[in-house]
Amino acid sequence: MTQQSVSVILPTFNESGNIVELVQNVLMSIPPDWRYEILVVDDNSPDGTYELVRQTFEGNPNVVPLLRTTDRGFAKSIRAGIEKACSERIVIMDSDYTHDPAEIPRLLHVGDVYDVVSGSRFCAGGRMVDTKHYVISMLYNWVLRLLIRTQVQDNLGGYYTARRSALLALPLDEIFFGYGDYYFRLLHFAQKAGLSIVEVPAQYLLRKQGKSKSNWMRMFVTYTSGAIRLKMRVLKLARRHSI
Ligand SMILES: Nc1nc2c(ncn2[C@@H]2O[C@H](COP(=O)(O)OP(=O)(O)OP(=O)(O)O)[C@@H](O)[C@H]2O)c(=O)[nH]1
Ligand SMILES: [Mg+2]
Repeated sequence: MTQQSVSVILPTFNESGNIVELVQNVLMSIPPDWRYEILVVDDNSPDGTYELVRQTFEGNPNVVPLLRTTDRGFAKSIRAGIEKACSERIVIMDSDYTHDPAEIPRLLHVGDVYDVVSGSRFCAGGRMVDTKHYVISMLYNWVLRLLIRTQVQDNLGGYYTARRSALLALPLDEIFFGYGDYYFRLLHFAQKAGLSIVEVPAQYLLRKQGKSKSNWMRMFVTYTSGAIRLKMRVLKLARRHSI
């Protein structure tokens, strides 16, 4: 059997307190029979995250820091990582330890048979250490699912593995903008494109160091307006096809 390879994409903004240990943990979590690259996609963090990664992992050509200096943004960094990646198998995760590298082997294993494998807090066995965040996300996911009709329980988790070629065939400009909202757009378009999607239980941890960049109020407004826009687009297309 040919050896498989994976590209792990870690978007960072001011993650100097987490990134070195995280990369080391990701390295330890990738099954030994897999080839790998780890792409740290940094948006020119003022705390020197890029330089820290560059210097610390200078001797490992498979840890690749990417510096973005224009058009900053979480979703756009992930797209840049996917476009740069060399492997067909991609793993996307946050760099603050919310997403536990220990889940990588299970994601990769299930990824052998599905196009997209999403680490879910809400399927059986999934959980989140931050109970308040868990409950708010669960309620909000119900609203999202009513609106955009994904058959996925966790549309905001953003911890997943996917086939790179399948992702690149999706309408990237309609998905990769904004913040965590890009993930429900990705699931929506992946489902529409007929990709096979499955959720596996994942435990979401607490950020280890540094500050969260999310602002709950702003997220609520942008995510909801994003979901409504997506819904309108779906309705418009459905009307056009019924004429
Ligand atoms: N490249 C890049 N990464 C970002 C940007 N904003 C956030 N990130 C990274 O995206 C991940 C998620 O950001 P967080 O601030 O933890 O926000 P969150 O996970 O949505 O929210 P919390 O639950 O509060 O942690 C982290 O790895 C951040 O470093 C950005 O503008 N560019
Ligand atoms: Mg986080």
